[in-house]
Amino acid sequence: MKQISIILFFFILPLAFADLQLGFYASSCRKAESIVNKVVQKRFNRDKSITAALLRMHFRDCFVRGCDASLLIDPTKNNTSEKQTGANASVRGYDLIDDVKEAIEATCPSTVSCSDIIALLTRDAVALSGGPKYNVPTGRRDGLVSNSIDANILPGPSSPIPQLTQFFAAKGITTEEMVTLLGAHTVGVAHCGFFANSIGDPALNTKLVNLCKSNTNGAAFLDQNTSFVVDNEFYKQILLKRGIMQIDQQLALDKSTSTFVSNFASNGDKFVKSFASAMIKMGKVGVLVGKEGEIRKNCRVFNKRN
Ligand code: HEM
Ligand SMILES: *[C@@H]1O[C@H](CO)[C@@H](O)[C@H](O)[C@H]1NC(C)=O
Ligand SMILES: *[C@@H]1O[C@H](CO)[C@@H](O)[C@H](O)[C@H]1NC(C)=O
Ligand SMILES: *[C@@H]1O[C@H](CO)[C@@H](O)[C@H](O)[C@H]1NC(C)=O
Ligand SMILES: CC(=O)N[C@H]1CO[C@H](CO)[C@@H](O)[C@@H]1O
Repeated sequence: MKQISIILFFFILPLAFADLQLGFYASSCRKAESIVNKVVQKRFNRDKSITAALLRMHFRDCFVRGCDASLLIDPTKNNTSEKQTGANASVRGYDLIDDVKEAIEATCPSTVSCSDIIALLTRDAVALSGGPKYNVPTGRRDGLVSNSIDANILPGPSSPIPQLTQFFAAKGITTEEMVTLLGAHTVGVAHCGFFANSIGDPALNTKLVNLCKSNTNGAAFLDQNTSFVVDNEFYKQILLKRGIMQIDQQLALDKSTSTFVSNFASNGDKFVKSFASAMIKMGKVGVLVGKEGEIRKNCRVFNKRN
């Protein structure tokens, strides 16, 4: 048994993730990570909601074509792109990516990928919001394809848990890791169209019904208590029947996920540790490495081909 795990560690794991590594830019762009950190810190000081924006962007990028920044591509005159699909309108933070990319290009042109920038920014924002500090392996390359229909594969806020589990399993994410990643709903908001039909907590239900009656574009915090903190409060809230989207509430109710929910609700430390490793794992889904893809100069457009 011990031997098997030694073989796994020294042989199979390094092969599987051969080209993502900690400090990939240590010699090619020594300042990359500190530039990211400086820019996000500045933004966070005036807008604490940026953490939610980045978490969602990172998720929606990774689970469509892999973490390849295909989500960042703008539509062109004759073509659509991934960011136009589904709940697209509410993914935000593209301007922050532009700011970081511009600062990094000024120091080390054509070296740092947009997909790494998303992963690093998200990591730093999570730490600024009270969440774990973790190391992100880098070396991702940017994708050459971005299609609006691709994002249709993403589950919706009312997808049943078995369907969610299957979706994540297909990307190598376990049920426990899925419950951990959905803990990202500890920050940020959802808009009226995505609320559950009826929320278990009657007072909250009334509040949200009234909100959406007066403003169909209204939004409410996913975690109704510590709405800007990356902590385990989301799990406590869904145990109190205060999940505002159906998928969130179902996590606490479905037999296959409820045990993980109660464990995370009662052990904040366990959540924080699991969240860090689940985010690192999510950031490796379907990455392009080595000579695949490209390093975009502008995160919104593919480089010119000749
Ligand atoms: C497949 C499972 C998931 C579904 C169906 C889902 C669905 C949604 C929906 C419908 C919203 C509301 C969007 C809006 O009204 O603007 C939302 C928000 C959000 N999601 Fe998820 N989500 C999922 C998984 C994840 C994961 C894995 C993460 C991150 C690791 C994540 C992070 C977020 C964040 C932070 C927000 C708030 C965004 C903001 O405030 O701008 N979600 N999600
Ligand atoms: C859009 O135009 C470009 C450049 O003319 C072309 O290469 C591409 O194939 C076109 N895409 C579609 C979907 O028509
Ligand atoms: C446009 O269309 C092609 C398919 O013809 C696709 O592969 C490409 O990535 C699309 N997106 C953009 C923004 O050009
Ligand atoms: C909100 O969170 C705080 C701090 O975690 C906790 O002490 C309090 O009981 C929570 N309140 C509600 C209404 O859930
Ligand atoms: C659901 C949604 O917000 N869809 C939007 C996606 O993006 C296109 C183009 O910007 C909009 O027209 C859609 O309304």
